[in-house]
Amino acid sequence: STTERTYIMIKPDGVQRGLVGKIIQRFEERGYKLIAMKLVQPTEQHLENHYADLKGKPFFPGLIKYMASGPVVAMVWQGLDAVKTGRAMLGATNPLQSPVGSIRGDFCLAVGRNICHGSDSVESAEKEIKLWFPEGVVQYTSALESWIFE
Ligand code: DAT
Ligand code: MG
Repeated sequence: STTERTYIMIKPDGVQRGLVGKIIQRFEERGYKLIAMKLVQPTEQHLENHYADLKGKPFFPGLIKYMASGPVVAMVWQGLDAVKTGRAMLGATNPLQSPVGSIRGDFCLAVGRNICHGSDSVESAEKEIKLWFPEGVVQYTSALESWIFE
């Protein structure tokens, strides 16, 4: 559906490396609509909530520490097939397995420093959007809509 939503987050390394603009640009150029965005310093508690499914993995403590090491850019993007296409635009979890042309495939090398997050299903997107934007998203009309969708 053209109103599918995904939660995309630029991780602390993406922010520190000055890749915020480039990552946003890819979603804008593809035709997705930005409906929420903020720069936040997440707490470890909040991140443990976000990554609850991974609790118990050997890399979990390091993941939480890395994710809490600086501000992240939290965003919600809306458009056709936003979840699956968003994941394809990010690339694989391991940047070395990410195709050139994807965000991870172009900008990073290590799985523990993979610069961005994207929801893996519509259900997790809904959960993540609620977790990061309890205040809700922004409603507005995009002037581009009729040029991007039939
Ligand atoms: P993704 O971010 O592609 O959805 P995931 O949800 O399985 O991947 O894991 C969340 C993050 O945890 C991932 O972006 C990087 C880190 N991670 C996953 N597997 C890892 C591993 N084997 N070693 C170190 N970090 C890992
Ligand atoms: Mg994931």
